Amino acid sequence: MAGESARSLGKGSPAPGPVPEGLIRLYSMRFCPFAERTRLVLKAKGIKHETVNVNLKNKPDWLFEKNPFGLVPILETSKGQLIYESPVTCEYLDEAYPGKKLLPADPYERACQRMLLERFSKLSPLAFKYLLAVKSGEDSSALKAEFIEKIGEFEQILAGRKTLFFGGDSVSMIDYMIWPWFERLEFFQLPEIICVRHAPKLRRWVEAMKNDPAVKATVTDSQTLQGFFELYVKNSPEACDYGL
Ligand SMILES: N[C@@H](CCC(=O)N[C@@H](CS)C(=O)NCC(=O)O)C(=O)O
Repeated sequence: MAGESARSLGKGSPAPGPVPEGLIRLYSMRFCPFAERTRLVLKAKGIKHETVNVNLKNKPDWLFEKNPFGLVPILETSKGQLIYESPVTCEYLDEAYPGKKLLPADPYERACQRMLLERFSKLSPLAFKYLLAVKSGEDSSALKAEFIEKIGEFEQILAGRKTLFFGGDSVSMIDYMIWPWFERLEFFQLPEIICVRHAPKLRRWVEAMKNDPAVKATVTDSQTLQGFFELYVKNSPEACDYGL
């Protein structure tokens, strides 16, 4: 049942039993960028965990007992505590577990990371809208222009900070929070927006992120994402298990 590459649990599946002592459980979906945030933090901090994949196109009833929104990611502790919403899961892991701290100790720096995340949250749905417009043959040029403009703000932020990463010279929480959408730029059919000419700092950041061990351990190639997405937009119950 548990495992990053296990088939997902769908409607009618029994709810997983209690989480064994010494482990934390992640309810995930292999292609979900939000769950990828949590997976990145689990890897970066080397936290012992198990993964239960959930079929989001054929949701088990018990999913809503774990998260009233019926979304992944969700964390469950061995005490039966439940934590959902990706930024909340990531901050929980950072606070509850020892090892490298991903959020800065300084309250202002922490606030800056959260503000940046809010800004990014307005940008990320645009990529999906753009992809859907491209796929359905609609005019997508306005969406693309809007995306490029918004991406420019992130280039400026990085240029202003004069650091390789968004939180300084080493990877921190904000980098992991926004990375899954950059990993998907090719899949979103927007790879050129981080070209050296338009966004040299972002490009350098992307290259640095690709070398991060947690990123390397969680990456999914564009072709696989493509295969998943084609099934997902058709509401296929097989989408979440694509490639297994
Ligand atoms: N705000 C949530 C969003 C999570 C989310 O949208 N997850 C998607 C998968 S990528 C999901 O569970 N979708 C199921 C649905 O929309 O019914 C978070 O940050 O955790």
